[in-house]
Amino acid sequence: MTKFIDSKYVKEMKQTTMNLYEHGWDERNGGNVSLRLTKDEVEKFEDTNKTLRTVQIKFNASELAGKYYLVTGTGRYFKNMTEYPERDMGLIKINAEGNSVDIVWGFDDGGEPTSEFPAHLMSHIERLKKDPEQRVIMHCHPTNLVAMTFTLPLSSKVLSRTLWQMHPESIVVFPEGIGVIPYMCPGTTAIGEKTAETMKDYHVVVWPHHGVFAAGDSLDETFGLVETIEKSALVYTTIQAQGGKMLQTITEKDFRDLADRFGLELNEEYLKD
Ligand code: 2HA
Ligand code: ZN
Repeated sequence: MTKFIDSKYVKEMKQTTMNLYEHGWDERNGGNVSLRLTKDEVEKFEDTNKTLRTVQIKFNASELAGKYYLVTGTGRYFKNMTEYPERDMGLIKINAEGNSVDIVWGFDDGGEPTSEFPAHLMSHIERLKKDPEQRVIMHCHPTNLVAMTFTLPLSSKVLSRTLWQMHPESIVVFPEGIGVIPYMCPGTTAIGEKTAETMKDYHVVVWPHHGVFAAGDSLDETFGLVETIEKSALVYTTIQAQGGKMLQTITEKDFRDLADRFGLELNEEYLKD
């Protein structure tokens, strides 16, 4: 039997959090990630089968009772995750009553899950209803996308279409578009509820002037989704730096060609002017 620290799950979390840090999307203690593991996956390790501590959570997660999540810690810096994974992340199990979690690995200096854990769990619940393979919720602060929430209307349609028009990959990676909620205080149950409600229709929810919440089946896929959005946002920023005037763009016909080629189910409403 191997130790959890040597698992591919910890390895992938270290790689992902370092990638997020190196892209400049998770300064200081910014950002948080949770990855769902199955009971079978957890029980394979010699050091994940007993409860180390139990901590309360500020949200009733009984719908997720018995589920395991590898999650980053509150106040922890992504730049340090690789060196101190056992301190800065933890593997938790949601208890039957839903208002507490058992820590079965990690958080070894007394740490606890991210302050955005209610928003993560609520988002996991909504995405799991759509997709039984749902595994990851990722929160980060992609710079160019955050900047766009100051200069463009806070409309899911306007933001989605603008990003689609910046690169043909965008509509392929997020054909449903992305959702936008109003500005709200982070770390609250209220922003979690609004995010989860918006996650019913989108894998990505933009928090204006702050960042994104993204959902997916794997860390790579979820990171890739944010990466694609931020690439388009960077192209948008660069166009503004070149004077902002576009002489040509990707057209509705081009989007339809992409949909045919890649078998996409487009958000038709966002395609029309
Ligand atoms: O975890 O980014 O929104 C720190 C944050 C909160
Ligand atoms: Zn944040």
